Amino acid sequence: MDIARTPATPDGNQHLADAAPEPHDPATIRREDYRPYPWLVPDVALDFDLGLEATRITARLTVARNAEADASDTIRLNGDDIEPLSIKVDGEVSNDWHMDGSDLILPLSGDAHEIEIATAIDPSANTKLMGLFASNGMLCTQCEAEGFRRITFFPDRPDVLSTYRVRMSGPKAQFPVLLSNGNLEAQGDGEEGTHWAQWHDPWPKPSYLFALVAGDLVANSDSFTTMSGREVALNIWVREGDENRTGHAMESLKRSMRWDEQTFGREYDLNLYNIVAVSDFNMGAMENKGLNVFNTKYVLADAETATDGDFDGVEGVIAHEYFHNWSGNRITCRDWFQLSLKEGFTVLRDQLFSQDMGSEPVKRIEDVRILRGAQFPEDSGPLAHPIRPDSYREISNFYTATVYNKGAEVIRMMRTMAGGDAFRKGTDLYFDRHDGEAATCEDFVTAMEDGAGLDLTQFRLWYSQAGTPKIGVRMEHRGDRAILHLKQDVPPTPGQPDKAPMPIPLRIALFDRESGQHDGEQLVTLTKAQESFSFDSISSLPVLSINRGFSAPVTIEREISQDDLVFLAAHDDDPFARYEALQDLVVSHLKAAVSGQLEEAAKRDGEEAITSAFASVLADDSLDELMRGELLVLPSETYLAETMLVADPAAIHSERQALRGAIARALESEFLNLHERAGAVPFGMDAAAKGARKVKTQALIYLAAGNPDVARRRAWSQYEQADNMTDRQGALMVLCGLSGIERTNALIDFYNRFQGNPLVIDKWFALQASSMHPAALEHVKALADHQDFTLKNPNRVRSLYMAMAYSPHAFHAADGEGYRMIADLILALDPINPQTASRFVPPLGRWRRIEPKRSALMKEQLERLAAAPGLSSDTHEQVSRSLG
Ligand code: 0A1
Ligand code: ZN
Repeated sequence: MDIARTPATPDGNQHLADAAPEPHDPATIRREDYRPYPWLVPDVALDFDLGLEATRITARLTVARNAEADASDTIRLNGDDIEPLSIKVDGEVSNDWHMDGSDLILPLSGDAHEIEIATAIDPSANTKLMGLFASNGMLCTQCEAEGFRRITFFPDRPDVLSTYRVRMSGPKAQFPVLLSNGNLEAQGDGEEGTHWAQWHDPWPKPSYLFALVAGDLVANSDSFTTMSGREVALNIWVREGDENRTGHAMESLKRSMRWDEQTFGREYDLNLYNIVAVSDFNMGAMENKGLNVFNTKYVLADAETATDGDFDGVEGVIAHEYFHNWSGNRITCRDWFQLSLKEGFTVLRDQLFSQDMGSEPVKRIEDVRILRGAQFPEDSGPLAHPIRPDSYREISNFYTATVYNKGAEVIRMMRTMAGGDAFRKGTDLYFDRHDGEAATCEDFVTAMEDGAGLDLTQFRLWYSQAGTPKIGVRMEHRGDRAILHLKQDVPPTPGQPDKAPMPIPLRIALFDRESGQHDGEQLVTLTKAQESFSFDSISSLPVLSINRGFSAPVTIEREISQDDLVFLAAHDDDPFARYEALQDLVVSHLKAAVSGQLEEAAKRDGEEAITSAFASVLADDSLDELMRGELLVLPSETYLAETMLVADPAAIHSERQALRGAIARALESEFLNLHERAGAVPFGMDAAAKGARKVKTQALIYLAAGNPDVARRRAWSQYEQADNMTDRQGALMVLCGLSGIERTNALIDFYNRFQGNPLVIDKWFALQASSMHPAALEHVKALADHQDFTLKNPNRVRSLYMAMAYSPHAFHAADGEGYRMIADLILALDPINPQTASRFVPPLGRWRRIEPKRSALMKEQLERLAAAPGLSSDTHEQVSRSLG
């Protein structure tokens, strides 16, 4: 593996790096310790003299005492890896300052002052990609959560709101485009081939929303007229040659702007909206005011190079960042403990948007799959935390599926309880009441109570308690009544041994066995540890459909027969519940099979019941293909492991594959027909054509498990004939899991065809790393030596190693090789990019839930990491929590 090391600290900063103790184990920061900042910083003027290797920054801050905070005779300005080159207070050079760790402390005696500080940085050496960094010859910033302090000294906390004026200058040929937040006020040419631009953002904002971009970029430009008739110029800035792949992003942006007006009454508030795509980025995208910065992965898409899933990803992330303009920017967070205030709400908003743009049930199923695959394991492991955490060491470790996705589910529950119209009243009140403020989750809940008319007293527990509630369900019939017995158990999580019962809103329907009908859906809300609900005029024991639409983020443990699950899989009119019945059927069968307690005959029975349910799905004319494709997806190995107290990944893998094989052999001609029928649908971006592509690859996946020879031939011809990336990638994925010359040929062809397109080469790495091939780990090792592999690009690192770490079959290799490789990666990546490195720790953190032999091997790697000298505080925090 090409272990690229962190470049040496630039000389100018060496002194600081030596003098300041590295924040290896910074003090834990607690929510209860929040205090308002003693100073207001109403205005900030930044002057950038830009260079890839040396950028000089002069910051001028106006500061005034904050009457709502305790008075202080000093001001603490955060810094990280910078030193002050000069400091002036009220125009006079000051030498009366000192450093406290990496923070700058200045004495201030009056009520209002102007502070001027000069700093210098080397963006090309910034491999952490936080603060100002160089990517592909351009300069770009990432300030959330604490990157601004790597540019200049500042109260780098979200409750300090300032208006920013930014002037930047630099060589015109190298950086023809100069962008920052807000509006362009002035620009001009300078001396010796330089030019400059001055930007002003009229909206007060916290430092994490500051952005600057300088580079050689071209724009796809368009415009949008807001509901009040204001024209907004829209630009998507990319490297030359990429502009023809920005059409989908632009359409998604305009749809998002219209949807937010119509659905939440939110109008855009500047005359300009800029989006810039960068190829080196730690996350998906960033909502900086008026200047979003995006990972290229969520901007560039055309049918040849992006799958339908990629298109959906672009639409969802464009919407997410746009929606942040209100839920995040106009109303921001008081402190980082409130992160879910902006993230949970914005995820819900982007989910609802995508539901409206495409298929509502399919989107819901996808979102629940993400929650179960990523958040449930978090909630049941050593890294469990409430959606509003109580403490952290590195906030970057809390950009989690819990804060984002569970946070969205929590607000979705409020919406379910209130109903759409009342929910809108609640959000209107929230936006109105807190516009321009740095707010708290509590503010949101109170606005919901006042606006939507809900009593959320007990509901607040969803913000403070971690862990996925388990709901025990039993249905009884007495006389002409049906009685639903519910109980809840919220499992203990780190630091929270005992939990109080939470309100669990469950949408239910009682199906009559004879007619296959129900009398209407109802909402029951379980608020106690145990509670029974009675339903009159029910002549026989009904079949219960529960948690319809996944109305609460819980696990349901219901006493239900296989027959009733088959019934629901065939009859449930709630598409999510129908999907769920099929999943439950498979999950309960596989759990029994994995436990080894299933007799051969019972196993055959189970397989037959599942096969006949799948046969109905394949034959059901009332289903659209997108939904059919969803219903055909087997529960993931990760989710299956999650349903077991202690999991044996090898047994789960082999039983799941065996079941898939059994279904495929029994329904081979149906899958072949499906593949043919779907293959005849011409390419298009409409739902029918997308659905056809989805089931086409699903059919191949089953065929590969039942009849690999047929699958190999079909996959190869799908690959060869593909006129779009969805078909091509689907076929290549299936081929990657099968040995044979077709695999080799397709991989060579794919690489040659897309060489020079990094996003597609990422797919090439990921497909091999996550494949079902028995030698997948060997392939990963070889790929780590490939000329196109680098630790410096987060997308590339993730394409190889995230794909492997989340492919149980490779990661859980019996000899522990997968664990060792991930630990090796963490050690190599940590000095380069600690934020990305620390994201590889959670898979190892699952050790307590894995069978003893593998568990010991996983723990061994965590201990090896814990003992490694010089680990970043990001990675250190995750490792110690994982072992704790
Ligand atoms: N607020 C962004 C996510 C984000 C967070 C941290 C980052 O730093 C590397 C970047 C982006 C969002 O929710 O889209
Ligand atoms: Zn977000």
